[in-house]
Amino acid sequence: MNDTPRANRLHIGLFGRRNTGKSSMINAITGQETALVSEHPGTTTDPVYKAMELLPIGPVVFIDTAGLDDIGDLGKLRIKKTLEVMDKTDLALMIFSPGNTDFTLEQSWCQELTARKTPIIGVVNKIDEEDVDMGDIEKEFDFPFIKVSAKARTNIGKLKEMIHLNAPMDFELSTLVGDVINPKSLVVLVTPQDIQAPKNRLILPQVQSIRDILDHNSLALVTKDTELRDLLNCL
Ligand SMILES: Nc1nc2c(ncn2[C@@H]2O[C@H](COP(=O)(O)OP(=O)(O)O)[C@@H](O)[C@H]2O)c(=O)[nH]1
Ligand SMILES: [Mg+2]
Repeated sequence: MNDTPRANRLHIGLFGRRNTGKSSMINAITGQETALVSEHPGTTTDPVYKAMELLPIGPVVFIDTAGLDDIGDLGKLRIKKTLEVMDKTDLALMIFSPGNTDFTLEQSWCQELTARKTPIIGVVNKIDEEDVDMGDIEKEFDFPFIKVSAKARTNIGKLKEMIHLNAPMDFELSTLVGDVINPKSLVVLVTPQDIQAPKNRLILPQVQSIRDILDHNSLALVTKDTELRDLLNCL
């Protein structure tokens, strides 16, 4: 999976104050306990990159950031790193928690993202603790919102759908081979299954290439290098 070029992966950045549940959100979406979750604010220091397959989008990278409200010298460094993450982000999740009523900080971070033309989804987390009237928050921002609970896994499926719907168009259009083949043409894929190939399976870029050929209404023939001559003789 890590062979997939960076440009082909949708980079999803999570932003918000400390302790809103950014790391927990990544764990809830990926179904894994990879991001560091702590009840002590400020646990996440360096941005953490987590690559995964998110169906139906395909390969994505989640970027877990430190809270943007960090204070002190170390806090400044974290904020600088978080702004660097914004440069790499294709789609931003802005995380809020229910007690949050002053949106000044969030407004300024959203300005940073909007300046980069990055689409944003607002996520109000921890609704298991306190249900929220979304009207108050929705009128402050001009992007779509969803309320979830990372802990109780409420609305996580809907959040994934929203990520899919709000992903920038060029990711939908990104193609591995479709732009160089014609419909109904025959494409021969040569995939050496050498010692480096994983046992019993094809690697993701190979699978994606086959899918891309099918999506472009072309024909895929797959062979190892050692049988290429036999295949060509069959044509
Ligand atoms: N009740 C509740 N607590 C949550 C939820 N999501 C995260 N937390 C808790 O909030 C605290 C901070 O979570 P964390 O993911 O580390 O926040 P981060 O600083 O934004 O990354 C932890 O104690 C989590 O267990 C949730 O949906 N509901
Ligand atoms: Mg965190």
